[in-house]
Amino acid sequence: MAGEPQADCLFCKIVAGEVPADVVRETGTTVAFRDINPQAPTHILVIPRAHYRDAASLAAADPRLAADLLAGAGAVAEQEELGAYRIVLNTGAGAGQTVFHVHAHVLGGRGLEWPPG
Ligand code: DGP
Repeated sequence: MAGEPQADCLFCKIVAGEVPADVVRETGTTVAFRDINPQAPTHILVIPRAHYRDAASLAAADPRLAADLLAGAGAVAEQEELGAYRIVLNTGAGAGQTVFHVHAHVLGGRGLEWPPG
């Protein structure tokens, strides 16, 4: 069912505490933790506790939770004192999505070029 934990999902396991993560912020609906393979001096992933495969699925099913995810990304950027930063929501394997539990990358602490690769 939409939003239910998936047994084979890495990020559901992080939410459940079954896989360790360097958690920097938690709310009732979201968890933020440092990316294991950082692409910037600060690289944090913000995820909803509930399982949705990507941003569009989340927004269609639960717009309030989608707003929580974006607010969580902003709160983490403020907590980390990033000033300027980028929020990335890779969607689909062709765009670089490798974990199919929606996650907002929060990247900062260096200059960020445009357009992204
Ligand atoms: P994406 O490629 O957009 O699906 O991003 C997935 C990110 O997840 C990628 O930047 C690396 C990160 N990642 C993968 N496995 C783990 C893990 O076990 N722990 C943490 N903290 N991050 C992970």
